[in-house]
Amino acid sequence: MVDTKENKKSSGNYGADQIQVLEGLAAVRKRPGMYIGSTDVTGLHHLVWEIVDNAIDESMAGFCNNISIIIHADGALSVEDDGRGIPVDKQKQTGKSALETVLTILHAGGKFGDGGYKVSGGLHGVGVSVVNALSTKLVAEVYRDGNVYMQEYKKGDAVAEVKVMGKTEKQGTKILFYPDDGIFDTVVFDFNTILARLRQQAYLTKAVQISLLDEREEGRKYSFYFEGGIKSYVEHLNKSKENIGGIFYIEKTMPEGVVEISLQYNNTFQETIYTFANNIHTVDGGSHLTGFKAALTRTINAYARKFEVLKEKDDNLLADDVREGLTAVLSVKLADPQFEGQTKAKLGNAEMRTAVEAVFNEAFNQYLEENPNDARGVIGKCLLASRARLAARAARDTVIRKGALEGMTLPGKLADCSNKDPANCELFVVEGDSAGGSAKQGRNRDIQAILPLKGKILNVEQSRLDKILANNEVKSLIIAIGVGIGESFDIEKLRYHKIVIMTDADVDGAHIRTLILTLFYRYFKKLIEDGYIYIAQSPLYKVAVGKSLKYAYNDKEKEDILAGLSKDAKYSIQRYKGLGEMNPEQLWETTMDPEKRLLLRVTIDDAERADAVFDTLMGAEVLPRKKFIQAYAKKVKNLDI
Ligand code: 28G
Repeated sequence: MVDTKENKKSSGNYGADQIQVLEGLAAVRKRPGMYIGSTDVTGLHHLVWEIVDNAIDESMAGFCNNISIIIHADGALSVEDDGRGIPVDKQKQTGKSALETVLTILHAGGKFGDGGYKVSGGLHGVGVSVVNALSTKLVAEVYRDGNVYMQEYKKGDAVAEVKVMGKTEKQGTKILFYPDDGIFDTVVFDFNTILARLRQQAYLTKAVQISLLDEREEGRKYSFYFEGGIKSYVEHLNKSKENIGGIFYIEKTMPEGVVEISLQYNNTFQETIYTFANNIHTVDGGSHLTGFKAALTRTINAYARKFEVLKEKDDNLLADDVREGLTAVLSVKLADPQFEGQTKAKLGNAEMRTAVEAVFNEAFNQYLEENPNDARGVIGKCLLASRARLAARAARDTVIRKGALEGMTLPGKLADCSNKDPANCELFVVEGDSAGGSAKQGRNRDIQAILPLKGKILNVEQSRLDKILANNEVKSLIIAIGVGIGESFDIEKLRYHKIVIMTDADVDGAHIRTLILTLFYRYFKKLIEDGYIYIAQSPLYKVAVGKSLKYAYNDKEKEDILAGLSKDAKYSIQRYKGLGEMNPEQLWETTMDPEKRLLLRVTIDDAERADAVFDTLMGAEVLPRKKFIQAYAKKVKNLDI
């Protein structure tokens, strides 16, 4: 076998770790949560991220152009890349190949001596050996030096030596694994979750083709390839908007790491900034974001002064003014990322602030100088924002003074609960009056309140705060929740610790859910962050066998119920088209009873996705919306938000 330089370099590191290492994988199976966060569906997907991240690393290192992910019908998932292939030659010290070492030895932090920038941080980067340990079976294939090598593992242990299986022209690595159903609550991979993540990774990794095939369902196949990297991301985010100027893009390698920034303004009032460090979404921002914001305000003010758009007597534009209508993606890569905060989603490295600030200052200033038309548009927009800010504050103050919210009585259609401790109380936001009626009759009056909402509540996308407050459906919802809005927001006044969105399992229901989630995401983010927002799961089918009733929440459950019936059992199936078709007891039993129901807690990721879908559905331009609806009309039913 070929002895590569890299292997000689790395082989010395493992001998000393051997014993500790053997304990290592047993520890992973004993306390999986310590390594992958949890053993629920989120933990399950961490296995996928771990493997995909390794392929992305190989691509960031410049060796891999294609990554293909397959969700197999038998429960396995496989990832294949066309990189160099994990080395398979035996290492003197360990007596094991690099392949077996990587797959069976727990590497602290998952990083070992390759240099370069790695997708690692938070829960990621624990190493593929963790995936191996938590799989009933894993098969690794390496295509290297014209050969196909293969090794199989069970629960982290190699079943046999690395074998040569045959010849190949291919190069790369393929990992196929079956997550252990004795460890995970569920071993069913979610197509939409994986797709969303892959799309994001594809944007962040220039010129790599990432494809996803779901063999469980015919025709579920997607492929992403973005020539322009994060520039394509900005283009995508602004697709359905009316844009101001072109797309700015800079990539620069600094001593501190690589800084990549793209942005474009649009004529909405929203600010959308996505930040990443080593491809990890830093939801809570951090040093790179701070540097970017500082430089943005500075360059725009400097340019406006220089060309006397801002006169001597004028105040500087504020940071808020220069971010209205801004869509930006900021991606940094650094050798030793420090992730801070409770969720480890904030970049800590102080040196990144100055690096980003310096890169962006220079490049954006140059862009403004070289593109005077864009510059004029952007600055015009910022001046407008500044004026609108003052006007809006006045308008909002008036609305609030008029008592739009405060001191207002609870809405008439709210059927409140009697318990007065918010920690015990739940608010069901229900689509339509008829389902609202069933929910009111079926509920536990002590702790469950019902608020029926009519149809499409409001297009919040293009409205300012004062206008949103004026909408009756939104007003009822906000008053019922109790926390106020905007500057008067006060989480202490929250009236229910569970706010449950309960909509029909159809296109309209998905749309209304998107609307409500978007409203929360844009104006009550803290409610989502603190975990107060839920989505009710109502059954899709009722199967009646004689006198016994069974409910199925998806097609698979229905099939399972039918498969469990004796051969000649007489049964009937009802497919619920809406919540309104259930009587009060059924609604209680299947969807509302705290003892039996299944609630999905909404995460910021979910809401972000809803927000993006919402943009496309509701955005300023009619054409892309039409296209989206035509293209997805059939799929919208499955919208997983
Ligand atoms: C298919 C699923 C996920 C990967 C590589 C390529 C190399 C590698 C991976 O090396 C061991 C330790 C430090 C060098 C590196 C191949 C250098 C030369 C690689 C993946 C050896 C790990 N040739 N591709 N690991 N290093 N793809 N895809 O996991 O010294 S992992």
